[in-house]
Amino acid sequence: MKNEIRHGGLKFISFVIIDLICIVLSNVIVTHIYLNISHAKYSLEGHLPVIYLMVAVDLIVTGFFNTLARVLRRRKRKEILQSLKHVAISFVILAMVLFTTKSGAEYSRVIVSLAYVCDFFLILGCRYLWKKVLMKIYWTKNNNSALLMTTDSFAEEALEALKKSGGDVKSIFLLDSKGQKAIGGVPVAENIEDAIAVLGWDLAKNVYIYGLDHQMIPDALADACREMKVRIDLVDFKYKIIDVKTVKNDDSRYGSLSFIEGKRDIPFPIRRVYWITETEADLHRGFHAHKLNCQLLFCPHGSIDIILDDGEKKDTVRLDEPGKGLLLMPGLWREMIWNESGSVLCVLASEYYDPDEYIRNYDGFIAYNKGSKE
Ligand code: T46
Repeated sequence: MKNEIRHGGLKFISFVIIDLICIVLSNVIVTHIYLNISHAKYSLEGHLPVIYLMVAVDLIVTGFFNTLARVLRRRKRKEILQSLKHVAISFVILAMVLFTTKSGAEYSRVIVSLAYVCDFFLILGCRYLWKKVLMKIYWTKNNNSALLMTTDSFAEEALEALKKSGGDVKSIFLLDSKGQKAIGGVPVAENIEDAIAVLGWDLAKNVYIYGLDHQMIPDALADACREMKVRIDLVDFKYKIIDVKTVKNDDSRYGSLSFIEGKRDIPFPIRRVYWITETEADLHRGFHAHKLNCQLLFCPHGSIDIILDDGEKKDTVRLDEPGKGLLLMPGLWREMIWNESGSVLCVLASEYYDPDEYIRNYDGFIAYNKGSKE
């Protein structure tokens, strides 16, 4: 199973069997309803060759058109499209035989057309349920299950660090993959789609990133995490002080210029920028944590202390120069204290503003952090 997930393209005989059962079942259901409504004359012998044909076409479509490729990895939208493709091709082949020749009784044409509509919903539901069953059998879901995102050179070190902190790494996604199949016994996702599928089927509850100072979480992965409410975390720290590039002019009258470049300096996509101004000294703000929002805080003017609490220990980081940035991952309780009036706090955030994404109650924060570690 693990290999099948890793290699993706394998077709599972169980899914083929399920598809065949579905096509026969669709026929039985539709025939039953059709006969009840129309009271038409029906002969099983007359219709049986059509059912054999449908089963044969189903097998041909699966084999030639690869409609079961990556069946375990596809997410819902992809599954709908692939099931639709499977049913549509099968129907077209059958229609060519039944509607352009004299083979098949009149009622067979009606039954076949309706059976494919029924088949679409049946295979969609059955594939979905069967995937859930397979996942239950082969994978133990737990809150520590993780997708590790890193680079080739950091992979082993990251894996070690994550395992040490209790992470159960289901798959590794390398930004600079050289086609490795596995690292330390953990399968490597072949591409971004595979990495997302590891999240999509609840194989991993968290995404951990490691050693990506100058690489960016791909937009598709960040979007999938947002959509599935999967938290992105750093393996070895919850926050990090980073240097903001600053250009100082030889002539001090010109001041200095600092800049942060999206996709180069911070690992997350920037969705929002906000700043806090016109402040008094000894102002205290914050008292909340974020569930998903990753941030970069900096203070271009003045001095602000950021007290960070991960539920176990507290740290204070002083932002008092434009060239200093504080990268914050979700799951950190923070309090900001203004040391000087007029100090400005600027924030680059990975998420749009969403009040539900905040945890504003400390006990709730402890419970949330505990829950995501258990
Ligand atoms: C954070 C620290 C560093 C909006 O309507 N849109 C926004 O994008 C934001 C950030 C806030 N608001 C509203 C929500 C509140 O009614 O502005 C008001 C003040 O927000 P809050 O009490 O959350 O402010 P702080 O200083 O406690 O926290 C802010 C950010 O909210 C937070 O994400 O990390 O700065």
